[in-house]
Amino acid sequence: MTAPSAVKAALTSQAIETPSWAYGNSGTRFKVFAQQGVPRSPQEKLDDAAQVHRFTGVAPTVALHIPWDKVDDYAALAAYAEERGLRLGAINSNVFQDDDYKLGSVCHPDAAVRRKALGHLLECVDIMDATGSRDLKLWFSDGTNYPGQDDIRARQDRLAEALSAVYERLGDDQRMLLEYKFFEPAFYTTDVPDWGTAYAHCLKLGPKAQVVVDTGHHAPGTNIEFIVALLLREGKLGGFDFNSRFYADDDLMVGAADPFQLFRIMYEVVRGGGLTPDVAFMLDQCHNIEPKIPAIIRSVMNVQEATAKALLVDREALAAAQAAGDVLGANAVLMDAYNTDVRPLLAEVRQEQGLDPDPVAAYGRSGWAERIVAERVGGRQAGWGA
Ligand code: PSV
Ligand code: MN
Ligand code: MN
Repeated sequence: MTAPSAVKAALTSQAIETPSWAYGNSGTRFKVFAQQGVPRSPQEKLDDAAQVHRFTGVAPTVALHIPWDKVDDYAALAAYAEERGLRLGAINSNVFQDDDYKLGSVCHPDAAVRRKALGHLLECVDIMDATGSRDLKLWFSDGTNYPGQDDIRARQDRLAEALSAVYERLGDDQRMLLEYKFFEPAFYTTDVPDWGTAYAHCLKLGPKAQVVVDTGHHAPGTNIEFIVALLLREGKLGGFDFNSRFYADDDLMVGAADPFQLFRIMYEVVRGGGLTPDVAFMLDQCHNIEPKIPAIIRSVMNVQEATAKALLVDREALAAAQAAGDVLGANAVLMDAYNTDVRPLLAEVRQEQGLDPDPVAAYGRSGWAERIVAERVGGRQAGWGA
């Protein structure tokens, strides 16, 4: 079993990136329930993110979504983050909200629309140069709603062409993370629907192209940990967008719907040597009815708890049981780790870092929630529908 000190060291070195859009107002396509005190600018989102990092100690980076977080001077925004003990993380592109993208972006049948979309992706790399971000996260809403609407194969060719132009533009220390989603907003075909499609494109592109697994983007019953194991084995797991869902919408807090699944995923990460900065552990969530900052703190803690349990798996005992064909014994080793209450361990880890053992309670006592309600009037929507 991993020594307790090694488990603690692994837990404090895991960094969890929070998304700027989780701090703003958001909703479903039916209604946005505005909350008081939400950020009115990218800077105020960073102010809130700094609170999450202050109480958890493991959330030092913030992902941006362009143009939701559009500013004139990205280097200045990076400096603003740094003054608050943060760094800017992945740059998320957005080629899904303009009217021009009704039939797609980089897969659109019209070359002019494809050029516009590619222009945005390249602009995102310029932004990465200014912010010092390593990762460009690409999610395409491209797809079709009706059989025959467009040529499935030609759309793959257009996608490959755009991806390759972006790949060529990346600096030596930059990566592109290609995200897949099995459906939505397109209802018939989606141009990057699954890990296999993302993997095939990334493999052709080269080592700077990696797959990102958004935990909410799979059909019910999909074995996500298998995908994680396979991508890690192939050196193609770039990171995660963590969240959870019960049905279709993927905006719930990670670990809320299925903490056991999150544990199984994190076990494969640990087993595959993926608990390193090469794998980006990002949240991609929106908090529609619950208070946002405590929900983000809770989400960070949920990832930590799953990671802690994964680190506690007695790998030697597991290997012995597996080699002996002891089905029940092997399963019991895994379940023992999952059923361990790791909250006291994490409380200890936090105390050793000079943090409050209970981040949610400490945030509640800090007065930040009351302060932002008093100071911020007219907070903004996260982006969807904005
Ligand atoms: C799409 O559903 C997605 O998961 C992509 O990562 C987007 O950039 C993000 O959500 C926006 O909420
Ligand atoms: Mn995502
Ligand atoms: Mn999503």
